[in-house]
Amino acid sequence: MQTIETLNARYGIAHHVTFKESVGLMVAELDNVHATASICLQGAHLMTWTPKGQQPVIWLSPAAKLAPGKSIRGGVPVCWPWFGPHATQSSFPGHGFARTVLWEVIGTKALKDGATWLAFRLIPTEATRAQWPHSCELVLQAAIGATLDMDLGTLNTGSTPITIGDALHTYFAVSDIAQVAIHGLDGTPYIDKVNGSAQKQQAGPVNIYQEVDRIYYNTDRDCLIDDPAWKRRIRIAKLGSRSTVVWNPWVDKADKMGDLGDDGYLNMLCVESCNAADDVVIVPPGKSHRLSVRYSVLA
Ligand code: TA6
Repeated sequence: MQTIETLNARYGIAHHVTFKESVGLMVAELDNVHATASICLQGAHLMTWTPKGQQPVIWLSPAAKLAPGKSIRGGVPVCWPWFGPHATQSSFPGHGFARTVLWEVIGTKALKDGATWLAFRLIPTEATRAQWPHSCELVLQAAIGATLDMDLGTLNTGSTPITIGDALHTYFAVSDIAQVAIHGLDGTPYIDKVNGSAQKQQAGPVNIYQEVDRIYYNTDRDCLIDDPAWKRRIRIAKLGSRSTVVWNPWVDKADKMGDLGDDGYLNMLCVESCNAADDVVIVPPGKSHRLSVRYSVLA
């Protein structure tokens, strides 16, 4: 098992990548010419990404509870091998188990452009095999710099096809949820989970002034979060994803969740690049499925 000492010896990069322990969890802390970031080995969970001289792009709840086996509120949770509730087993964890189990570091590298590449692999356990008895390998790669590239790769190492639901369930930091707009979903059909999973179609940009929980499906388009108060737009350019989820819990649900912080919902917005609902992916034996996203900030 990797330890802080062995991680720093083998994967640390002087002045750029350091591994630290935080409330029983191991965290990679990154500081390069372009940005700072942190990734928890539990869930290969990117918790923060802040390009130098900018507001944080990724939001981490001020009330996030870091504890072994508990999902972290904010950052980029990896949802896998299913999205949302398990299709048949209500006792299985929502959004799968990948985000609450330990992953191992399999690589770090200082890139020529000053960004930093890190790679993690999920470590299967008896508990995960009990919920997911299939042979496969899950690797997350991240290139962190002035942009953030994330790539979630599923390799089917078994002899039968596997069906995967997955997501990069990304929480973005916004100046004020009431002032932002999400572009790129105009005309796209969606499941409105706040209104009995009614089937609807998006008209124009998405504005948030109440609880929103929508699975836009059959869409591979980029999205853009326009945040006028912070004079920036965040581009979400995805590959290998047919669904986009837009979620903000608003005040009542946020209060019930208890880990969004006081009025935290006002400064966060989830735009998730997924394969959810009917967009799940069948991966044949020996083949791979990759969900890749580039997050960039435009002035
Ligand atoms: O992606 C939106 C969603 O499915 C919401 O329904 C809400 O449950 C959110 O994910 C957070 O889920 P979590 O399991 O992290 O509390």
